[in-house]
Amino acid sequence: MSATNPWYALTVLLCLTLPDPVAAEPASAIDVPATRATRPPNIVIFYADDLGYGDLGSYGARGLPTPNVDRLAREGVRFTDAHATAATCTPSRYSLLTGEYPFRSDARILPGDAPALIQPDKVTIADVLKDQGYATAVVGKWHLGLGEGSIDWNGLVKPGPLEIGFDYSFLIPATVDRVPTVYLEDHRVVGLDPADPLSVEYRQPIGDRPTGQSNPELLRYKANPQHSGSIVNGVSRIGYMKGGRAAEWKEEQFPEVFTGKAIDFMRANRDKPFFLFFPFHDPHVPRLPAVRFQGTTSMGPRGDAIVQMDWMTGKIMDELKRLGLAENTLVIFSSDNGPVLDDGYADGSVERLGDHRPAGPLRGGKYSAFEAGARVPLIAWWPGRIKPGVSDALLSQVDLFASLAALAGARLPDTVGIDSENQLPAWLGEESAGRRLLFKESVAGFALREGSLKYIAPMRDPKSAGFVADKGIESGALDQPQLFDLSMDIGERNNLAGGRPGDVGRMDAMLQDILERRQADDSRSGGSR
Ligand code: NG6
Ligand code: CA
Repeated sequence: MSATNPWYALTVLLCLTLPDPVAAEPASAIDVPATRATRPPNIVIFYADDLGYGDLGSYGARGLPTPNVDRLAREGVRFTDAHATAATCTPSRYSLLTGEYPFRSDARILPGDAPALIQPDKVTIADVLKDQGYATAVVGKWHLGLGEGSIDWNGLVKPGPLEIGFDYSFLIPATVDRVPTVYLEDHRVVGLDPADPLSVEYRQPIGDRPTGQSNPELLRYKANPQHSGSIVNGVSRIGYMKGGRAAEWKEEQFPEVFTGKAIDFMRANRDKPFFLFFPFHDPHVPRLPAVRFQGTTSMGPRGDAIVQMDWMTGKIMDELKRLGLAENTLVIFSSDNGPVLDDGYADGSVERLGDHRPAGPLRGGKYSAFEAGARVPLIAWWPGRIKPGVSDALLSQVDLFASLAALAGARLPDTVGIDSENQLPAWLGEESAGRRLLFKESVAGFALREGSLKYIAPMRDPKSAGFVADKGIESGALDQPQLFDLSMDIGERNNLAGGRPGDVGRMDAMLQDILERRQADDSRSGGSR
């Protein structure tokens, strides 16, 4: 949604006309970017997929060369206590873009043919920045649904990113392990032959492509039953795909293809502020790194995929510098959730892990309510503004919405980004506290941080998180409350809940407040809007 959207225009107008005793900025800041004294910075968000807290050299990894991201960490602020809002992909991305907790829209892992989760009437950070004069693009993995109802992949696929504030999009529509395995550029599948129309089905097989079930001998990696649908590029996927052969991607080309699109966008928009959201596929499954990265680590495809992700980061950073834009660009690097080794394919990542610890000192992994589920690497880099350092501030990605809006000079109506606090000073390393409370979701239910205290609410049906154990991950699901003091127990081994009923009751009440939105005012107290 953009300034031309009447609803957003109206809410912005209302926000600007209501008296606001704490307003520091002139109300006109929202709609006159051309007249501002200094140009707001470009914003680039690198968003890795399933990269763990311990998966970068700068976060303690050995034998996993990540020099480009480590350089960002060295020259920027490296955060030790930063979090996605969830331990899986779709919900974390939902929060990053909308400034709302995932449960408000029942956001959970979506199938590859799901309708758009973020409908055009929802205000996203892309809308806000676009209204501030930014050129906006998303290049990479989407996984937030597309279209309305059933999608015709041969026609215009919308609504999608273009209807929620992005000027340009070049996408992996869902995940690489889900059909359709084709690129979507703006509203269209790239390279589709009209004589070979594409259709997608998640309930039963369609078309004549071999599947993992019918032709396991064709597979590069053995897959679990859920991942044993259509085979594309030697790998079976979740779901079935008919036609569209000319449009199939080759994963080995991802690094060149995605960095190429991002670079084209930066070049075309070098003379105005731009926002580039760059969600990687790596190191999510299936891991099929380009030939040049194969064997660059001793850890098999997962390690090699992380090296590939680092190379892509470096390539985009090099171009940013070549264009002379580095001084005035805020770069954020993070991940959508914690690590997993076998997430459906036996690709050797378990056997070849060696002594690498993808979650560092944290317990759990992707999907989990323990810290490794959503505590992720997070780096903010901006040579013109950010002083190098390390910050222990408690940060949530849900705050990017209000923080980036503030950075761009936008004032937001109270009705948008309702869970997002303006924590810009903390994100820039200028303030050390960050959030007072931090809320997280996982397949094992809800958790809340208050300083170093961590509360995991009891789950009615802990068995529903049982599938996580098959992946070698502790979900953290229990029908009892759990309370940990991370200042002395970072590995969440010592459940204090039994001996501290007061803390449990208080934290549970605060969590219920968030769930029931009684917390709205308090949740904003950490920063001005
Ligand atoms: C799960 C898939 C998993 C992965 C995940 C999405 C199982 C059995 N299967 O349904 O392989 O695709 O969805 O990952 O867990 S995410 O990072 O995009 O959330
Ligand atoms: Ca993910």
